[in-house]
Amino acid sequence: MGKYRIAVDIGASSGRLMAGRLANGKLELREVYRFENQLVQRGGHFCWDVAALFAEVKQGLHACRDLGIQPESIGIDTWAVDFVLLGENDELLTEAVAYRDPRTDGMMEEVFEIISKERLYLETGIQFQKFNTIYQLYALKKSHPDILARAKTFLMIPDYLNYLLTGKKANEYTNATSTQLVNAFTKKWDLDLLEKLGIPAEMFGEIHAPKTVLGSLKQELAEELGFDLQVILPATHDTGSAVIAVPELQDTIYISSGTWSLIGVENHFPICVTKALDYNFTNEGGLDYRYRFLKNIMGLWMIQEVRRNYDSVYSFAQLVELAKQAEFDSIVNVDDARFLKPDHMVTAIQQYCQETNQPLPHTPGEVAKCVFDSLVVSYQKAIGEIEEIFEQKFPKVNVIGGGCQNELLNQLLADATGKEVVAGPVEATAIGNLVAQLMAAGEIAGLEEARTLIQHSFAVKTFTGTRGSRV
Ligand code: LFR
Repeated sequence: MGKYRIAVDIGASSGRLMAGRLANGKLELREVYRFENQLVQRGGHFCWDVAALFAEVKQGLHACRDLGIQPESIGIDTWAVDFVLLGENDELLTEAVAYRDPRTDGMMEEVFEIISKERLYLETGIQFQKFNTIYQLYALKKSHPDILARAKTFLMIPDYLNYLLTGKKANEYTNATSTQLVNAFTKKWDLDLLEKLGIPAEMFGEIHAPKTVLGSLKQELAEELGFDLQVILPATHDTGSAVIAVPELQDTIYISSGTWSLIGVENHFPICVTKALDYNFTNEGGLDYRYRFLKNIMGLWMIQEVRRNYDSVYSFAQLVELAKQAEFDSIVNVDDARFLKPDHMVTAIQQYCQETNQPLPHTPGEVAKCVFDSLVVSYQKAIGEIEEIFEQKFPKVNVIGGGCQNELLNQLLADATGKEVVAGPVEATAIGNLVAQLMAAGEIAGLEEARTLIQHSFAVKTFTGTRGSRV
């Protein structure tokens, strides 16, 4: 029986600590602690409450102790692109402003005046999203140049939480690539780009690859908890961890399904061809310098917001049931920028239908059906783009992450594409996080072994277009 290790996986709507270990040739997983996450308004911006998140991580470690679990190591992953800046005395100079905050409106266009879109893509391989760190930093430079001038350290959210755990400041590679400031080929901060944009290069530290052992807990923290452990860098970008856990990538397109739907394939090198730029595919850095060639689709955020608009009186499962019963066919472009952070999602969907001369959804079931059907249309389009770029058909789609439990969506996707849709593992992100720690500790030899282990440890469910679902 291996020792327990803890994966802390924090998403836009919730976070959890999962304990995992090797047992009888399988990876055993156990949820230890779960907590809510949400945007908070501070100083006129949507922000993340990082102090509260850290308190929850600590709370989760206390819960481990209460359960008699003494973990050997811990790894943290979260969403990407967001960051904090520290000053001379390591004090926080900024809030952790959230990527859905409108501060970056118009910034992408301004950056393109300094460096062309094509050049930026050739150097970084990263998709154009108005919330990328590069545009957030540019927005900060315009609104608060004084803060940027005083900044000594740039840390992304998991880097910052790791700093609070260990006192060590380190930038992790997979998340760093999401900034659009890392050169896709040298895998280092693009100093030339930083200089052109007037962003101080000194605040960026050396980039550390996943599987780096960062070190022990700060002494006072170890004393408070009653135990010490090693902090290890997993792929700290949640999508990076999730894709590690795709059991079999041969001829497979994956969809990491959560707040976002990340659809793509794994690669050994970045693809920065014109078509990839035109279709806005990204080449995010992964474990062992694999690349995730994927695109962001608006994802279950839309249904999370719809649910919130109905005062959360319906569970997600109920919304799925209502969608099944609804007879409604209007389709919205889920990737339209209006859906990124609308004041009211249901109204935004209705307005889109109105503008495009389609019937308006009125009931919760109609709205939910519209969201699911529209997501599938966007998935289908992205699959077509991937197949066009690769000049190859992919017979299988593997949906991983919490969203793969949405059987309606899986079935709709199988029906629409005629492909085999494999759902699972649900806990892909935590699994990917854990296997990186196990690799760092030498308990798993490498990625191939990890994927075989994952295949043996977690059941998946298959959906086909004609025959319906079978286990
Ligand atoms: C998913 C994710 C995506 C990233 C988005 C914003 O949770 O990490 O990969 O594009 O959030 O950070």
